[in-house]
Formats: sequence, C-alpha cells, structure tokens
Amino acid sequence: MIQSFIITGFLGVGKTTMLTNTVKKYFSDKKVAIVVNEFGDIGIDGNILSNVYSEVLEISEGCICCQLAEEFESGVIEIINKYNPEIIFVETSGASEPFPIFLSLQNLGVSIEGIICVVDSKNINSYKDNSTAKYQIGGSNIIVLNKTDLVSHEELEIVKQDVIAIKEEYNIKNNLTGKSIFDRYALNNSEQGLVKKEVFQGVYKIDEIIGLAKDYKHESHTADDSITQKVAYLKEGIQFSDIEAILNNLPKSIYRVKGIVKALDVPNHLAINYSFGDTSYEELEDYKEQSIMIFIGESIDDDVKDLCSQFDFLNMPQFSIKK
Ligand SMILES: Nc1nc2c(ncn2[C@@H]2O[C@H](COP(=O)(O)OP(=O)(O)OP(=O)(O)O)[C@@H](O)[C@H]2O)c(=O)[nH]1
Ligand SMILES: [Mg+2]
Repeated sequence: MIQSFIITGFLGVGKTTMLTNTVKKYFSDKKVAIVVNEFGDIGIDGNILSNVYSEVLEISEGCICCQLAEEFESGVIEIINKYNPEIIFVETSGASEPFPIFLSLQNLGVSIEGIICVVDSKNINSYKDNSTAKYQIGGSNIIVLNKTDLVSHEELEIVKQDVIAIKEEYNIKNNLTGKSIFDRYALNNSEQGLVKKEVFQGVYKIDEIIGLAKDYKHESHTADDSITQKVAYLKEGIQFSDIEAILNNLPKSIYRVKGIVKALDVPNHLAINYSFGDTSYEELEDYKEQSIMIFIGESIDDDVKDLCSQFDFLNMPQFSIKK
C-alpha cells in the first residue's frame, strides 16, 4: 500500500522547508512523490521543490480542502499511475485544513501514516487566533514546533503550552460519540523542519479515524478568515535594494510574501520567501519569466495598492497603466 504524510500548518511556518530538508535526509532511498497546494497564483513552492524532486504535482489557485478536492484526487491518481511512488507527501496550503485531505487520500486507498502540523514557534502569537490555524493543530496527530532557533528555551515552553491548549480545544471529535479521534498525538521540536526519523516511521497509525469519515462536514473557510492574496509585477531594471525596500515597508496586514524577482545586481532570479518579518532568498537558475511578488494577508487590497503607489516599479495587474 502506498504510504503518505500530510503536512499542514499556517502560512509561512516552514512546511516546504520541512519537505525539502527532512524528506531529503530520510527518504532519499524511496520513490517519493510530492503534492503541493500553494496559496498563491504562481508555483513558487513547486519550483523550489522540483529542484529537489522530479515528481512534484502543483495545485494552485484555490484550496485543496474545498474547491479543489476533485483536482487533488485526480492529481494523486495521475501521479500514482505515472510514477508508482512508495510514499506521497502532501503539503497543504497554509490556508487549508488537513482533515478533508485525509479523507480524500483514504478514498483513494492510500495509507496515511501521519498528519503533521508545523508550528512557527516565533510567530504563533501573530496567527493563533485564526480559526484555520486552530483546526490545523486540532486536525493533526504529529505537531512539530519549528523555527526553534528563533526563540529562547522559555519562549518555546510557552509556545508548547499554547499549542497543547489549542490542541485540547480543537481536537477533532467524532460527531456521534463526542470522543476525540486521535487518542494520542506527538509533539516535537525542529529547526528547518528537521525532526528525528521516528516521527516518520508510521508509529502513529491513525486507523481509529476511519469510522468518522461519513459524518464529517467541511465548511468552506478561507472567505471567513479573509486571507487573501494579491499579485504584483515588478518592472525590469530594479536593484536588490528595491526588493529590500518593499519588504522593509510592508504594512502589518501583509504577513507573507513570495516572489521570483530578477534584480540587476544579482546574476540569477531570486526566490523571495518572507514570513512575519523574516526573509530568505534563494537563487534560481533557468527562470526566465517576468518578476512577480505575491502578497498574502488579511484584508490587504488597499495596502497593496498603497505599496504600488509608494514603489513605482511595482504594479498590480488590474491597476497598471500601460505606457
Ligand atoms: N530561522 C528559521 N527559518 C525557517 C525555519 N524553517 C523555515 N524557515 C524560513 O521560513 C520561511 C517560510 O518557510 P516555508 O518552508 O516556505 O514555509 P511554508 O509553510 O511552506 O509556507 P507556505 O507554503 O507559503 O504556507 C522561509 O524563509 C524559510 O527559510 C527554521 O526552523 N528557522
Ligand atoms: Mg510551502
């Protein structure tokens, strides 16, 4: 039976980092396929992951736990038929809940070895009130406190207590019996998504969930949580300092930015990965498309418009004036 892991967690917590680092370290001897559902119009995560794996299926422009369930299922069937993987990793978008994805995989006869929720130990306070974030913790049986390098031991202890409290409150329950469907869960710490191998060794079989499937109802949620994204294009001829200027002047509503941008003073295109004030860059070879940035946050339309008027090399497609 094909095995799988679902990797969930809020926007920018380190899901793709966990995939590229931990999976590379522990699963290089297996035939691995990856399905990634990115919140954002362009496949930046897929682009980064396909530098490491050849079998990456990207599902963008929507959320695989709601609108794209069918596309997700047919994509998984296709990847199984074409590639015959031993193990499939599914990275859900930061705005998805994991449980509907669990049900889809189960329908397809794939064995789910674990639902891993990655938590950003440094920034959890900025997003823990979001209901999707809570259901992501509640709907997982392996919780990984990531970015431990950015917090002190004492801060990590507080994060741990917060996460346990959320888990207790939002643990998915069987509608009929009222009992939690996970009789236990594991809590691990990680830096760059690296956890000990045992976490992936199927210790946490979740057979007990099966009876719940038919009673589960999923409400579409992204609209309620008002997480939105806006795409902007960058003109040619910018410098690296222009990118930094944008990222240093973001309004609070925008907490996640992804982009692929060409700056005159950097040889290759740069993948930009910004979350909650921290930025990392990765040079991408062979990327030729127009420079693009995606701003993600809550109620951000006016703020992105303001950014575009503040930085004249940044254009939102629907407001750009062709010269
Ligand atoms: N300092 C530090 N940074 C990290 C760690 N893990 C991830 N990051 C950084 O956090 C940012 C977001 O990481 P991603 O792996 O793209 O996060 P994600 O959860 O896949 O993001 P979305 O798919 O957009 O929701 C990147 O800049 C990473 O380099 C960590 O343990 N420590
Ligand atoms: Mg990702």
